[in-house]
Amino acid sequence: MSESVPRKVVVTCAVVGAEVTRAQSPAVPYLPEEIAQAALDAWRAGAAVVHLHARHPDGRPSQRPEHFREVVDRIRAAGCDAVLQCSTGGAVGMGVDERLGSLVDGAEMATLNLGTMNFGDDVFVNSRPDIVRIAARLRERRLVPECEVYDAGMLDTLRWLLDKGHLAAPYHVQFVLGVPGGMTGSERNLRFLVEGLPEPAHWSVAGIGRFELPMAEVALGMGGHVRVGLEDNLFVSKGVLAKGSDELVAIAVAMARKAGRTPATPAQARRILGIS
Ligand code: KMH
Ligand code: ZN
Repeated sequence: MSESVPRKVVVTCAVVGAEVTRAQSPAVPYLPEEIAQAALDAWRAGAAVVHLHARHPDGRPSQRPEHFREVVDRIRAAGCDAVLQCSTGGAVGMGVDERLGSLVDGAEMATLNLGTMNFGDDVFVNSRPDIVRIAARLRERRLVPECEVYDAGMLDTLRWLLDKGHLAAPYHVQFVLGVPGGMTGSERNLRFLVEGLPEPAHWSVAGIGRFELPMAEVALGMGGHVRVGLEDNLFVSKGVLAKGSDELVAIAVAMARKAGRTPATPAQARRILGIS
């Protein structure tokens, strides 16, 4: 392994997002107890960080504090020490106030989406004032931001946030590649983005759909961290549904070991990510 590739890899699992439905896969969790169970399974499979969304009982996306609180409380009550990261992205069409409902006690990280973009047939709105506002709330709540970067220009926004003092280390960068409307999942794109980071930073890749596992493999070889899970991808291989996010975590862990990397424990992930 080259000097620049750290041995430890932080595996994040996104157990449910706002878009995937149970009609697409019966493994998609909706209820707080189902989301918490998916998080526990992912943690046992080797995920150090769990990225969280919540749902209403009928499956609609929810940013309601009571839903997030129940998920977080259930995970902690089960003795799970994974780093918990709440989504402030929520779902397209939600306003910033609603999106900030996810920031409940017990979370240690939260996402910060770095720009407006086409998101499939929808528009995911993150104006610069929105981003500044969300960054300020994360700072107030002492949450480590995970900056979600879907396209190259968002790195310029990252630089601007740093220059203006809206953001400072510690922060983590997640390259989300393969959203229709953002950059596709390719090694060329990932290398370009990593080279464009405004300052040395730890980073991870979340490949969407069929890009998930190939992008994880590329990131592992480049010294990056990885995210997998049903939010991003429902399949273990073409046409074969994952039984749960934990199955995708197990695949990522096996890929990491093959690449000479060891999955970080949550305690090690906290050190890497600067979470105190
Ligand atoms: N559901 C997407 C529109 C995040 O978690 O911060 C946004 C998203 C990103 O999932
Ligand atoms: Zn998300």
